[in-house]
Amino acid sequence: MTGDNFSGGQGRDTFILAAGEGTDTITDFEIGIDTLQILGATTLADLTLSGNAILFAGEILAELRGIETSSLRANDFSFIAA
Ligand SMILES: [Ca+2]
Repeated sequence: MTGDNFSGGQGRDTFILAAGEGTDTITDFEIGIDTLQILGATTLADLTLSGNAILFAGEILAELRGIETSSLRANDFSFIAA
């Protein structure tokens, strides 16, 4: 999964993640610029962040290549409740 604006991931991208969709590998997440949008979750507390993986509902939603999830902040996420 890379930025979806046809510019090689430059600029502000939203990566949409949901349980039941397998594990996505995000290769070019930019902290403070891009957003991880989690479907079905309501707060950051619903997620488990471990190493470079984002887990929700017992599933690995995504792995961020080259980024430790401990570097992420609440404003790197947005949530859409199911
Ligand atoms: Ca980007």
